[in-house]
Amino acid sequence: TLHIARPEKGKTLADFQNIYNSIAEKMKSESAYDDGTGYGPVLVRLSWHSSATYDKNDNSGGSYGGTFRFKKEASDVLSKGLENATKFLDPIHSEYPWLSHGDLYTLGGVTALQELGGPKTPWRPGRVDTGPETVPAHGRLPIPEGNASYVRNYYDRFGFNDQEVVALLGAHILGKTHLKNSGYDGPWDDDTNIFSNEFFGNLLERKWTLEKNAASNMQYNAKGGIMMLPTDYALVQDPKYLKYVKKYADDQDAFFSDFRDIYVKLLERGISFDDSIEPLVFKTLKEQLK
Ligand code: CCH
Repeated sequence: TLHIARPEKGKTLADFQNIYNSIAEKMKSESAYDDGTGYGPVLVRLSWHSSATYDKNDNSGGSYGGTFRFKKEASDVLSKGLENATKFLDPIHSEYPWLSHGDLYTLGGVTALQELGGPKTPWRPGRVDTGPETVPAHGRLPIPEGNASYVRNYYDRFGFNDQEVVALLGAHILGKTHLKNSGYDGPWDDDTNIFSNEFFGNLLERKWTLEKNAASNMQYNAKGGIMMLPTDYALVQDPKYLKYVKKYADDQDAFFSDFRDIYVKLLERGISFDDSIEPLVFKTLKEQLK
């Protein structure tokens, strides 16, 4: 399947910055969500799941068709909790009905990432809504029980290498696991809504104990109530991954720059962008106050 980017006609950086601002303002006014974490993390997760169906072997899935809007896709048990993100974005779509859903879901993630202190992330428009027949069968999302070889094999479907996988999983500094959604319990850090390289610092510096949680799933716990999934912990169990965990724990700038690159790659997987489609760089709300 070829996915050719066709940006919304006649729209400029200013139009997309307006959408960015609407999302960012709504995040601010609804900051009480999830015991004060706010909507940022769940928006980043939605951008991930709406891209995570990608398969390089036939170029199917990915963010292009915006198919997470269909129950058929969103009902995957591994996506529980993401209805909060799509409900958050519904009124944004009503305000800007010309925007495709794939562009909405990916722009939501980019907005959240930047507003939570993450790297400036260039974003390109042009995803086009496709029909329910383009929803891939469930089974393309990762399971948290996996070890390092599971993780490596999983991300090979996207064509991502070890360095890219470690950088990308640094997103698990944001938000938390919820027993009622995934059967895992707790945040990855005390700060659930500040983007940083602390995921790697925590992996290396804390004392982790493998324990059974209230849903009978095994997770790694440390003092202060923070946790790691088995797939997160796999990054320190595998020497090839561990090398990059150490690098990113030591070098926040390297992490920010590598995370930005792999996150952009994830959101654009499978889409052909014409050279004339300029990457857009958005100002944060803070920067616009100056
Ligand atoms: Fe994740 N993630 N994720 N994840 N994820 C969960 C929550 C978040 C896995 C499992 C889970 C990525 C990769 C993986 C976020 C971003 C990314 C949860 C808890 C599980 C389970 C859901 C709940 O209970 O609400 C697994 C397995 C992988 C395999 O690699 C990638 C990649 C990204 C982004 C780039 C974010 C953010 C959250 C927090 C959501 C929230 O609601 O707080």
